[in-house]
Amino acid sequence: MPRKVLAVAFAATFLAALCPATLLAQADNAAKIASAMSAAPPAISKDATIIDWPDASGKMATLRQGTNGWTCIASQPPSGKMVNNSACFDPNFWAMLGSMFAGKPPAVKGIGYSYMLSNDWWEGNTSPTDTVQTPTNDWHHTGSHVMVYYPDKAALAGLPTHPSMTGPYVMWPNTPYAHVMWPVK
Ligand SMILES: [Cu+2]
Repeated sequence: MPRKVLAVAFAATFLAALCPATLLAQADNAAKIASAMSAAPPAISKDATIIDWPDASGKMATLRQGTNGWTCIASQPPSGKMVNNSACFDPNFWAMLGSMFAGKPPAVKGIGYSYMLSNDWWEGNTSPTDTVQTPTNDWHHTGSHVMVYYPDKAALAGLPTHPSMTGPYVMWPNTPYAHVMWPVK
């Protein structure tokens, strides 16, 4: 084997033995950050805090601390009905989701906003616990959209409560987590 090839082979083996975990984690984090940032316009996501998916204990690690109050999360790995669910949330929307994950009613006072511009997912529309299609849960494809959460449910009056791709509609209408889904393309 020529010396140069040997040297390259040696270096590759050495590197693989030395750094795989760290390098893979760094590449993984970079990919997660890019995925998370793709959910919102760059002007927002560039200064957002980036968080990881919940670990086994439910804790969400911070991958990058932000400065503008927005929180973005990478898409989870694709699975059947979900291709991309990356999202960015302002503090009010994020607080509303925190209540939802905790199974509590939201205690949010202000209007909350969210971007899911890279979204590609199939979801039910009747409640957050809809993860499979049923005859009555308005199973539908959600693409690129923005979301608005109004603490005052009167703000939702008159909007469709079934999925609409031609304008805003209300997702999870009869739950405390009802919010406007607004397809953008
Ligand atoms: Cu959404």
